[in-house]
Amino acid sequence: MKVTLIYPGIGDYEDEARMEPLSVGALAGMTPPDIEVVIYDDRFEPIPYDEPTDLVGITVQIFSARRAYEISAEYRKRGVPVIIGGMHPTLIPDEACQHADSIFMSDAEQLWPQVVEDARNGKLRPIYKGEPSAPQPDTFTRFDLYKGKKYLPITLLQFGRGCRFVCTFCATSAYFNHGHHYREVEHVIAEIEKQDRKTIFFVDDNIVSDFEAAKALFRALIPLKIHWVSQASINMTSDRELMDLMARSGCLGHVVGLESIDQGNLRLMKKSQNMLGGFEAYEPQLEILRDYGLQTWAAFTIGHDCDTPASIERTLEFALKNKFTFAAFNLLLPYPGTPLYQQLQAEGRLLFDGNWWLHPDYRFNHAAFVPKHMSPEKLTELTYDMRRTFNSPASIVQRAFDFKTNMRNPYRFGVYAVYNPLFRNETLKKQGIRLGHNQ
Ligand code: B12
Ligand code: SF4
Repeated sequence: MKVTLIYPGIGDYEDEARMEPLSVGALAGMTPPDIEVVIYDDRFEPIPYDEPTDLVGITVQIFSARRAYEISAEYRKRGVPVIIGGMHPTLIPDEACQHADSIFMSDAEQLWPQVVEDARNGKLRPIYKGEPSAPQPDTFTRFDLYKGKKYLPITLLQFGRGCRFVCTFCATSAYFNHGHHYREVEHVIAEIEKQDRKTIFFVDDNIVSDFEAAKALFRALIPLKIHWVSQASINMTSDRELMDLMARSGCLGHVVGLESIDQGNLRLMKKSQNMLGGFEAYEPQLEILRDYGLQTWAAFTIGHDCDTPASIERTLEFALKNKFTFAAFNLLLPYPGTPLYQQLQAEGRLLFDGNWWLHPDYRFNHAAFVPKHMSPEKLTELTYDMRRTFNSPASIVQRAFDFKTNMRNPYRFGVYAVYNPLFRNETLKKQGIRLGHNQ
């Protein structure tokens, strides 16, 4: 039997700074060993629809939903059974089940071998309901399947999934119902030793969701002498032992969800862990990150109800002044299944009939709801301007001059200098593309 796993792209453009797709590599690792598995990454390689296969599995995230459904339709036309899973089908199963023979909700660790067995017997069920799980408790990612595909030289793996916080816009919080599930430290270490890179991206939603669990991991990482990055909430700075172990274990920095510099916005989005005094409080916390030499990828969500054109400008100034290594100015988007989606729906503020991710007129990084203090078009324009200014060549040069972070040593400067132009290109290129290929 042969299983084909597919990671869809967002639209009709080639992703050049691509990372290994962990969902399909992890699923391949959970597949019984007598089954042949191939993976295709639609972000850059053609999908060979006519290649014989017995089951197709597709990961679906919100931005790739339109494309994923197109791919599914092609296989189903050829009589090949398709199962789709991931964040989006879990949060909106009624939509997903119209586009595949079977949908898989939640994490696949417990039930994926059963799915394969049912497919082998021609008895695929229409819905499988897994449960939030610790990542790959007894299997490893099939790193061999990524070989030859020219991914960035960084290995993705997970220590934990989910996050204990309740930010109202967050799909992860909805998917895991505020739970956090983590893997045995020994198993993580064994997986690191199984692959040959020295740079790791822990794609945890929040690697410091549980401080004590994180400390146990960091202690075990110290002897490995690796470099690693992850995603972490800013409240990590309140625990010096945590910060110390983090730095000693080779942490280069994190994606940190600052979201907003406005207390009103933070309150609305229930980002309690960031509300230790708002704008003024970020400064000492960011200074602690700098003291430990961490290079921060600051993530903002733009378009909350207290945002105005003036506050958006202040946010950009704040990001430039802090010389963040990278920054993401994500336009706030209503993901189904989140409290934010429900609120905007109740207030009649959703655009594109409430399902922007499938709407033929929706464009990537455009507003999908009516903001409080400006038009949707203005919000789209201002958010794009933030990205353009922050990633401009002049800004890249100016931000380099932080001797605690970006110029701490030649290695740190190398990371800064190589990845900034790469992310600049990717960010600007994706703006405004259509979702999916067929119009
Ligand atoms: C790593 C990551 C990235 C990396 C991508 C790495 C890569 N490979 O290219 C980077 C930083 C580049 C990135 C980019 C983006 N990301 Co991202 N990302 C993540 C993150 C943190 C982890 C994903 C991951 O690898 N998980 C590990 C795997 C093993 O878990 P998994 O995918 O959930 O799969 C499990 C189950 O869902 C299930 N499953 C999954 N697929 C399938 C398929 C089948 C057939 C079956 C049976 C089961 C199954 O089984 C797996 C094992 O249990 C998630 C958060 C999250 N918790 O998912 C956000 C997340 C997926 N990203 C998100 C977004 C919005 C984006 C961006 C659009 C951001 C932006 N505005 O640019 C971009 C575009 C991505 C794209 N498609 O091009 C959102 C998606 C929201 C949604 N509702 O779908 C998430 C959920 C973050 C969030 N909190 O909102 N991302
Ligand atoms: S801290 Fe991050 S991962 Fe956790 S709920 Fe908030 S946005 Fe989601």
